[in-house]
Amino acid sequence: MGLTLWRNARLATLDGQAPWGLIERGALLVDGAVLRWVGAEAELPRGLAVEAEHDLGGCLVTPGLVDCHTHLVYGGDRAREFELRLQGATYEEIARAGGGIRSTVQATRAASDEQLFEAARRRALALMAEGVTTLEIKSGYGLSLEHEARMLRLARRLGADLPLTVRTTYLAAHALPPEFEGRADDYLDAACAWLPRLHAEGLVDAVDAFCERIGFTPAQVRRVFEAARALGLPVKLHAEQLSDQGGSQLAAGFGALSCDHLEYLSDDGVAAMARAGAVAVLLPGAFYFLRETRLPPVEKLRAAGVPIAVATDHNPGSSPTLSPLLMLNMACTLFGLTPEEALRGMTVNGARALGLADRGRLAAGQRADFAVWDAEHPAALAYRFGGGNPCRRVVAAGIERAP
Ligand code: DI6
Ligand code: FE
Repeated sequence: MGLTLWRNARLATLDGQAPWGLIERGALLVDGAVLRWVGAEAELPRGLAVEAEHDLGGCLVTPGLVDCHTHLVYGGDRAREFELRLQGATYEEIARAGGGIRSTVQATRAASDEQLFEAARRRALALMAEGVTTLEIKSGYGLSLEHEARMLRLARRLGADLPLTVRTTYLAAHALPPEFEGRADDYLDAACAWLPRLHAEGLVDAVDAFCERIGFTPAQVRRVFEAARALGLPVKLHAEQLSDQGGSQLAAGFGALSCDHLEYLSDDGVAAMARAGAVAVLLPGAFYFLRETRLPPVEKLRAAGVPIAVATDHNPGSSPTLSPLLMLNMACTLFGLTPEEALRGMTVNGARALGLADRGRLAAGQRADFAVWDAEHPAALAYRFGGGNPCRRVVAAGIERAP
């Protein structure tokens, strides 16, 4: 296959130290699924056999977005629970009364494969329409071997069907299923025993858990992480979302790829994450939708040099959003990130939270995953909110996908 030239663009490469890695009148040279050359058009190497050429008319180009934390496969919705919360019930109260995650488990188990797949596919298409080229999907609404396997297989099928990279995360330690009521440790024995079987089927890229008063204790999460380590699988953790459980320190001890949420993260947690090189995945959609008031310690994360990612956390209970751009906006308005930090959070640092070094920047050797925007400056991506999608074209692994 010959080379494809994408020219006449303003490139936000996010590479190097310059603000946004900005290149005016830039060009990208794509060789199959990989970027061969990125730079100012005037410096384009001569004598190359360019087979196809696209004039981008001065549009902005960024790396394809990486949504590194979602729960995209599930049945039903939780609109009624939203009503209850608005009347004063808290997320924790609803969970303790058997609603919350458990109600989605019930709806997911009851749905057919095709129903689950179609619903997840529509959600993925909405994310892709705003520039997403890599998507993480967690299990955790099945909570039995059969249903966790089903969720992970459907996630894999989504990645095979759509021009999109899907990374799967095993989150059986999300909530206690009703058949294990009062027997959390027995449930974790089972969940740890399922993992090698699912891994042998090629269904698991990473392992996650919900470390919380309404989830699992650090001692329980440790057992899940040990099962992951025995298989050489990387871990990540829903940590310090509603209270400080010390989950981040535990996860850091296992060399976690990321700790996610982090509103209640302590100074010790920040230090442990910095030492371990774990990414802090901030989820402003869940913070907003649960009407939380405690902010993640962004300034301390920056000072410690912890890389910050931003994701949708798409799920029916705490973050039913399908707009990565809205999350960029909220990461700035609610958490105080700069627009550039927010975009790095949904590209290069999102990729890092998935253990992927081959994407998230526009640079030679990176995957040819990029998005073309109807925007003058990259700050515009975090600036707008709600509606009017500015994404014009998306290229994944060098191939432009149909609009
Ligand atoms: N934290 C979250 O934000 C999601 N899971 C978790 O552990 C929410 C899951 C849900 O409410 O369905
Ligand atoms: Fe989550």
